[in-house]
Amino acid sequence: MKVRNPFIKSVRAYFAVILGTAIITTGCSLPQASSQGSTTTQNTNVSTPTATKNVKQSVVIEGLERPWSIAWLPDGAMLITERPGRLRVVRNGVLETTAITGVPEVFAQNQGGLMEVSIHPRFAENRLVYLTYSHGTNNANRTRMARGIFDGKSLKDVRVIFEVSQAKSGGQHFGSRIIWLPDNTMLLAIGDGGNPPIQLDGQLIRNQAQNLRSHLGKIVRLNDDGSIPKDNPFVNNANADPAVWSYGHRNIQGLAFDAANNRVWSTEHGPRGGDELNLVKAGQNYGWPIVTYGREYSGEEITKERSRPGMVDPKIHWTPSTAPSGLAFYDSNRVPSWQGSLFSGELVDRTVRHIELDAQGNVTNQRTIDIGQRVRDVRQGPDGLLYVLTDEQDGRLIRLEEPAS
Ligand SMILES: [Ca+2]
Repeated sequence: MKVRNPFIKSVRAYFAVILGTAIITTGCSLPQASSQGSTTTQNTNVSTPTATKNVKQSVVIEGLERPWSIAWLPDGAMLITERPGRLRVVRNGVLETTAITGVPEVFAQNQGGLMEVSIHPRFAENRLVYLTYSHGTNNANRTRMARGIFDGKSLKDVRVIFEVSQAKSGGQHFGSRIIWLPDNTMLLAIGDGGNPPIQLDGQLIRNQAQNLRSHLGKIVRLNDDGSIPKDNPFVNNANADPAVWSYGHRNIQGLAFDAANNRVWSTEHGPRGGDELNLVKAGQNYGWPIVTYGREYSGEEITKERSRPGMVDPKIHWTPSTAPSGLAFYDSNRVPSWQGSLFSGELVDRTVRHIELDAQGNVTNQRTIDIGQRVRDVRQGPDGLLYVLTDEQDGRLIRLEEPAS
């Protein structure tokens, strides 16, 4: 149980108004606030989030081991990944006991394992299911994407269609979210490879986020067969990998598409502080590790710079860290008060954060829905309700319903 301290929150809010955000976000002068889960923002008019109590929560499924991602099939069945390496199916509200066969072998250690599941936009015709996972050993591993044809019980003709350019060591920062764009290309987020002291080519591996030749710390854009779209932003740059779509990311764990406004949203983990919500555009640099509101886990400064010309500032940052996970953009008519908002899972805060936006995509308000377990994924279901996966040994699928009027 977390004990919320209203005094700390009010002090932080006061300084946020008086002094601006940089003071607060570098403010380890308030170390006791690190467990408070409060928020500092780019937009100083956005206050500390309020807790929403009137959202009905129903447990749909229990007994999922470290579930990571959900995808719905056109017939209403749900596919759910479990990080140790199983793909499960839920039909008519029942979790089938036998896992889907044909899933590639995964490197399931620390943050790694079987992660995203996503279906092709034309699944009804081609039955293609996409999976991301970590592959390899503790000394040499990388994020891969495979796709296979789903026959209802197994994946057939499974092929690896993408893997990260360089192998890394350890079990951190695989990224792995997928979204589909209207042209049937996909975006795939890849983490920076891990924290110090992990190195690559004689320097900290996190510096790869600024190396356009590397997939680490990037969003890549791919065709549905893993080939490179001809209109990717760096295809004509001899010093860049043509798959790169955006860069300077630490570890994106939430990716969502707002179809009405053609906007890509992402959430990424900072280290100690500096978790970010970004409005992501092709070819842009999101700054890591040159600019950040986060610090080393030791408390040391990573950089004094929070912002730099040519690098895109986050729409909001969360310091102390909330550990954002799956991200949904809500565009159903079912719950009018949720329309046009983002919903972000939070591993550390054990909440779903309802993030309200204005027409320009600026954050205007934040509320939290307390889930009480680590939240790994949040999705809008075909019924227009929100579905949440909890990152527990006995993880749950929880449905969130319309606030009582
Ligand atoms: Ca950034």
